[in-house]
Amino acid sequence: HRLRRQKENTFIIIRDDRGGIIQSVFRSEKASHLTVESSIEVDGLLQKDPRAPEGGYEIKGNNLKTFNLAQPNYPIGEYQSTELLLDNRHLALRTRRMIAIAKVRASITKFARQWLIENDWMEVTAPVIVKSAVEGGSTLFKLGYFGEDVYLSQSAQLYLEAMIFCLGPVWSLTPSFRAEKSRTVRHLTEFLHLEVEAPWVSLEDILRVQEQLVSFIVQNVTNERFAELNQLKRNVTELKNIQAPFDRIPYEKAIEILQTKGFRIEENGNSRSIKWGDDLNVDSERELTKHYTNPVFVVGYPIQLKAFYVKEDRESLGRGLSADMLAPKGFGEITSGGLREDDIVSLTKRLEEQGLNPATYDWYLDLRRYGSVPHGGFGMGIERLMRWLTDIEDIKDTVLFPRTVSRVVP
Ligand code: NSS
Repeated sequence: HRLRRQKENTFIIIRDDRGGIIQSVFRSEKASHLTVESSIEVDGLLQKDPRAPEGGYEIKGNNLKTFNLAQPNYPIGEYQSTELLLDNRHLALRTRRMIAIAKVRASITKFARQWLIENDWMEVTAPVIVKSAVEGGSTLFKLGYFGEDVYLSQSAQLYLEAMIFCLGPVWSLTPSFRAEKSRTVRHLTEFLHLEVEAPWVSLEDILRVQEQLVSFIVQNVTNERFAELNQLKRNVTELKNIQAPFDRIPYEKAIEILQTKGFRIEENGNSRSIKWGDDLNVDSERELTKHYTNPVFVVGYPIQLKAFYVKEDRESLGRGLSADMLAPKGFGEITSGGLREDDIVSLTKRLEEQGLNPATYDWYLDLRRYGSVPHGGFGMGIERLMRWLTDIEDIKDTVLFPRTVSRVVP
């Protein structure tokens, strides 16, 4: 990991293949050939030494065997530009920061799975090669497929909906793809998507699943990855206090709050006051959540802001039975979900209104032709959750090999 040479002794900071670090000390002549990132095997005497940088132990080295003598031009030094680290992510993974990030990420998916399995949700997987959009045509990646146009899946939702009628509550953890042309700190073109779907649920049931799942993940990750979160300078005390239930803010209340704060929308070079029907952007989400420590739900968005599958509230027309969970302190949306339109006439009308061809969705419409039931679910972006839990602004640093509009290598 590092080498510190003195006249008599050389300190070799060894990184093991699980990311642990220990210092060893050798007579300098035995280590004179060594370079940083060489792979070695050492034997020696493990000694307690309070001066040792990690863990209070040091290896008094005896023999050293070199497996691969690294070339001396290792591109990553102590201080590097973000771009260089991204270009060399295959090597930058070995930095202490990236190791901590990888461990937090592994714990997040582990505890998400654990909660779902313990609560009797069934794991499934859906195809990634698909024929239709779930979240709007503008972010579809097109693939050539034996002379036919197909797309990379934006969401497993439609397939999960097909499964719940015979498998009950299901979930999947698979990559989703969005051809996001904008460079932002919260958009990837490939992200890990946890999706959950269940029959016979109300919107409130779906919100409860989300807040319990997220609280469980946060509590357990905070425990298991206390050291890593501290290393990443995350305020862990703040996370320890995260607990369901989360506040529910009706959409119109959110607009009202923003209006009172004098929140404005920039539109075609003009600025105007925010009003009913406007979507919530990054800035408005930040404004709404800045005084919260828990995440909050914004509930009941105007239906025209939402995808074709969102069920309209029959008791309050124009409002969708859907909700987004916003992480506190401006981290913004981490989940989105709600009830699905289960009436074939309304669903077909919604497809047409959004310029989508109902014929492409024929198999999906079958789910309404043959024994539909009230149902719903949600999707959570693992990297969005990671940003908040690690307090890392740029989403590219929450995944080991990020994919964005300008990056597919390494
Ligand atoms: O587009 S979503 O808001 N909703 C869906 O895809 C639903 N079909 C999910 C469902 O109900 N099964 O995306 C869901 C979440 C969203 O809240 C973010 O957390 C994450 O997926 N998401 C992203 N993360 C990173 N990068 C991008 N581009 C991205 N888009 C969505």
